[in-house]
Amino acid sequence: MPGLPAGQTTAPLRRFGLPVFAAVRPNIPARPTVTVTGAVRHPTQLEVADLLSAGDRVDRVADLHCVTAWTATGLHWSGVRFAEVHQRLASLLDLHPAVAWVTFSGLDGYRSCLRLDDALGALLVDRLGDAPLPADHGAPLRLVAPAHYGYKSVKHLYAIEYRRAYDPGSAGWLAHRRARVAHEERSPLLPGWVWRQVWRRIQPAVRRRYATH
Ligand SMILES: Nc1nc2c(c(=O)[nH]1)N[C@H]1C(S)=C(S)[C@@H](COP(=O)(O)O)O[C@H]1N2
Ligand SMILES: [Mo]
Repeated sequence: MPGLPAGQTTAPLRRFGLPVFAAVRPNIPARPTVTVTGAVRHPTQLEVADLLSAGDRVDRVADLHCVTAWTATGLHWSGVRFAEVHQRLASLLDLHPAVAWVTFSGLDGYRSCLRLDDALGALLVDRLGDAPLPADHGAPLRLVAPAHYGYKSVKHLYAIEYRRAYDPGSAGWLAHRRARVAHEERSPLLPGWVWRQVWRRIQPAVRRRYATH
């Protein structure tokens, strides 16, 4: 097994998130949709099924690195590349040329913003471990951005907003704009190795409070 990134320890996958969102079990509509808005001339709404058919299906084994210093390893995700969906959407939407950020929103009200080029490395997934994505882990569709801390991998996706400017999202000032795991960009203001020590000290309590089963 390749080594874990700096400051992470392994933990089993559990439903996790800011308590105000992770405690919400959103109702999944029978025919879920994703709305696409923002700095575009023609906002649109697509059924998740149509969005998934916009790209080739890809399977990817990846680790999920939570900023609070735990990592769930070897997750088998299946979905489509956001880059392919974006390419299809770009002409349909008539994207403003200054778009540089994308906010993804979940049915639980959580939202997180990625730099467009970071989002282009992510997947939109509807399957985990050879089964439909479970409710706990983001049904019907979630973003998976393995190179970035978990708070960028928005579950229960129902809206995509193309933006010219960064949006702090639900995690507010605690969210790093890039959140690249390889650079230990956990949060702004302090270096990653300082945040790492803060999170590690309180991790057991955080897991108890934030993990919801
Ligand atoms: N919609 C939504 N997506 C979310 C969150 C959330 O609370 N709501 N939490 C994020 C955080 S902080 C992490 S670490 C991962 C956890 O994913 P899991 O619940 O599948 O373990 O989801 C991310 N995506
Ligand atoms: Mo997280």
